[in-house]
Amino acid sequence: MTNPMYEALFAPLADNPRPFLTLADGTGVSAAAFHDQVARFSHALLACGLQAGDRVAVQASKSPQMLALYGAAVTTGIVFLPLNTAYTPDELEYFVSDCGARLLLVDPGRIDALAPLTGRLGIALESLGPGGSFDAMAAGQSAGITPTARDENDLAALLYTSGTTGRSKGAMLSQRNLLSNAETLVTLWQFTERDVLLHALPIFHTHGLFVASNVILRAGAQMIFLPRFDLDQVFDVICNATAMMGVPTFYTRMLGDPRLSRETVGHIRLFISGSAPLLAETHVQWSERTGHAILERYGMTETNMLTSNPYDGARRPGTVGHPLPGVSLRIADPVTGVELPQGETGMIDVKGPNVFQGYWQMPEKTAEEFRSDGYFMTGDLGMIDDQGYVNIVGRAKDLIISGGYNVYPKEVELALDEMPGVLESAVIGLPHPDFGEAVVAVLVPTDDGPEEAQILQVLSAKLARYKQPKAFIILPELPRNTMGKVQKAELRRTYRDYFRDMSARGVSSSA
Ligand code: MLC
Ligand code: AMP
Repeated sequence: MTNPMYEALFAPLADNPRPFLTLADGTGVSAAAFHDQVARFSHALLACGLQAGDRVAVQASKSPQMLALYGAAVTTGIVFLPLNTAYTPDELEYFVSDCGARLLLVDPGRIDALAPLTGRLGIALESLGPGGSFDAMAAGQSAGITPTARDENDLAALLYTSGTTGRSKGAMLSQRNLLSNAETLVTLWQFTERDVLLHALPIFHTHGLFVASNVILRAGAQMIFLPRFDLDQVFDVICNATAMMGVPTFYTRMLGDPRLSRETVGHIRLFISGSAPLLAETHVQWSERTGHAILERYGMTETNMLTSNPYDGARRPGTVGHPLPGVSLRIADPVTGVELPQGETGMIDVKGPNVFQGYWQMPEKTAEEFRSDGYFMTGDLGMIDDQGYVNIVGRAKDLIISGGYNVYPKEVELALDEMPGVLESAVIGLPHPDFGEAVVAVLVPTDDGPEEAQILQVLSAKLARYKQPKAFIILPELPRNTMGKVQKAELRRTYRDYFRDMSARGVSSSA
């Protein structure tokens, strides 16, 4: 028995002097040097007492070290749990305790702040990155490694997704889930060792970690590895890239910049967008300005990628293309699961080697989201058009996607409702020029209810910044239907132009 993910993604880097990563300051990391780091980190993880199947959680800045830690987890069979750097200590506590992490790795500057939490939970705490204690521990280790044997159904990663009830669920992803998807995407998008991907996404989510990094590793290609999406950096280095993957905000921000032209991106082979809907208008503007048709694809944490517009063939604006080879996708009646005739709108149900193993220690939740015939209900509403392209037309789940990050309104409403002076709240997503959708809280306060600034102050201790409302709307009462249910659709309709009107008035809506 071998370790399929290690063999396919990391083993080919060993002793290979070719370039692998180019960092923002222009320095490079060769494939061989990266593999050495993976091996040293693997020994360090084992030296910390972790074994295959244990969980290592990491909340750290994007860096080659963070990517090498992922490689080390794969190599040793330790389950990798990356966490959004925006999570507050409160949020972090839930994740690390729920998954029973043995070790938490953070940036060196955060050790003192988090030591009480890990001490209380009995979890080891080390720091990762330049000057980090974990790096120091790894420095003395061997650069040779025998990977831990793994079955393709063994878990490789645990990624938490928020839940409609407010409680986040850990999606269990096996080696097969991740590897099968990477292999499909490499072939479909024609990635080869000649590619250089401009990587400006975070690596704590599916898009930046599994779609981008796994595809590049599998193709034997290279990445320009930027710490975050920064327009100046992007335009500085794009001349050296052959492909870019991004959320729609990347594309709208680039369109707003005079540096974007046919010349600046003429040599790029492929632009890919996903994680949130790319407006057809953005697709069209991009084509007009650059001559490139963005390839839009669709996926989710639980399933990796599900559909893609074609590499060769029409990439149709406003659609997410065809199901990937090996993925069965049907449009079903949301309640019965019966497949609907072509052209009708229903729940997008999927099945395939990419679909996750279930939610960590939540068998009931897992059962609720699978049909009896094994299809997973995505919670997205879709329609397949007469040319076989999947169109996402809405969501059955109460979810906001802001700049590619998911925000579950329930989680924000719970935090608001427990505040003195807030009688009730409804959190909705409204169209936003930069983030696609933005979180807005509709509040019913008491007469002496809290000011906006006070609310934000309380929320910032509990919720990551991107989950905090970008605007507050105060109402005497929330609209309800005859059953007493808050009519969010009506609120979304009423305030649909809120941010457009705001920018027309010259008011900033970025925070
Ligand atoms: C940052 N902020 C956000 C935000 N990102 N608010 C709402 N939504 C977001 N996505 C906050 C900041 O904290 C800041 O608050 C203020 O908004 C403005 O920040 P900014 O400097 O303009 O933001 P920036 O750092 O440039 O980040 C924007 C972004 C980033 C779009 C580049 O959010 C990003 O990289 N998103 C990608 C998310 C992603 O990878 N999703 C994939 C999930 S996987 P303040 O208070 O400081 O002013 C998945 C499956 C699939 O969905 O199909 O791929
Ligand atoms: P996440 O849980 O962060 O993985 O988010 C997954 C969700 O993002 C999906 O269920 C969709 O609602 C949404 N999504 C991903 N890609 C697209 C896309 N191209 N168009 C529309 N929605 C998308």
